[in-house]
Amino acid sequence: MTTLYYAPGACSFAAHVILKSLATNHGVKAKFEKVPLRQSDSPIFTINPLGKVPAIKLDNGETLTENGAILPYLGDLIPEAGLSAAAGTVERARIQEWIGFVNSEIHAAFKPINRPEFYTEEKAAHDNIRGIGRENLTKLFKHVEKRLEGLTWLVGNRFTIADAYLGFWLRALPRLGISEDEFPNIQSYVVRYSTHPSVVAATEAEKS
Ligand SMILES: N[C@@H](CCC(=O)N[C@@H](CS)C(=O)NCC(=O)O)C(=O)O
Repeated sequence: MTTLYYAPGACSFAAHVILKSLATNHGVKAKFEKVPLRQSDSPIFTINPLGKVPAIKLDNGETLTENGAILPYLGDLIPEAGLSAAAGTVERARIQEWIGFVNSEIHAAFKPINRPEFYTEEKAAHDNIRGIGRENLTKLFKHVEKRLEGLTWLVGNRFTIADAYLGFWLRALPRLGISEDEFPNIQSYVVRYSTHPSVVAATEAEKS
C-alpha cells in the first residue's frame, strides 16, 4: 500500500493524479490522506519534518518527499502504464528535464506571487514583489508556449508524470493576472489536461 499525503489545491496534485491513475487502471493499492498545511499540529509533520506535501509512505514504512523523487518513483511502479519511460532513454531524460524545470523554475516563480511575505514583511512592498513574480513567470510561460508547439503531451505523445506536474501549474494561468491571449498552446494544453480522466478524478477527490 502506498499512502499519499496531499493538500487540496497544492502541488501534491500531480502525485494525486498519478497514484489515482495507477490505483484505478492498474490495481495499485493506494491510500490518500488529506492533511492541512501551515498548522503546527498537522499530521504532515510526523511524515515530513518540513510540513510540506507531497509525501508518500511506502509498504516498508519508509517515507519519500519531494516531487522530483515521488513522481519518478510512482511513474516506475507499473512501467507498462507508460507514465514514465525506461531508464537510460532520451525520453526518460526528457521527462526528468521537465520535472526539474517545473520544480526549480515554475514552482519557484510562483513563490513571490503567492507568498510575498517570504521576501519582506513590509506589506506595502508585496504588490511590487507580486508584479516582479508575474514578469518572471510570464518569461517562463513564453518558453513553455514555444515548447508546446505541435505537441499533444510533453513527451512521447502520451500523458506522463511530466504532464501531471506541469499541467497543475499551467492551470493557474487565468487567476494570475497575466494576459492569456499570448498563450494559445498553453490554453489548449490546459483544456486537454483538465479533461484527462485521471486529472478529473483527482480534481473531484480533492473537492471532498
Ligand atoms: N520542494 C518541494 C516543495 C513542496 C511544497 O512547497 N509544497 C507546498 C504546497 S505546493 C507545501 O506543502 N507548503 C506548506 C508550507 O510551506 O508550509 C517539492 O517539490 O515537493
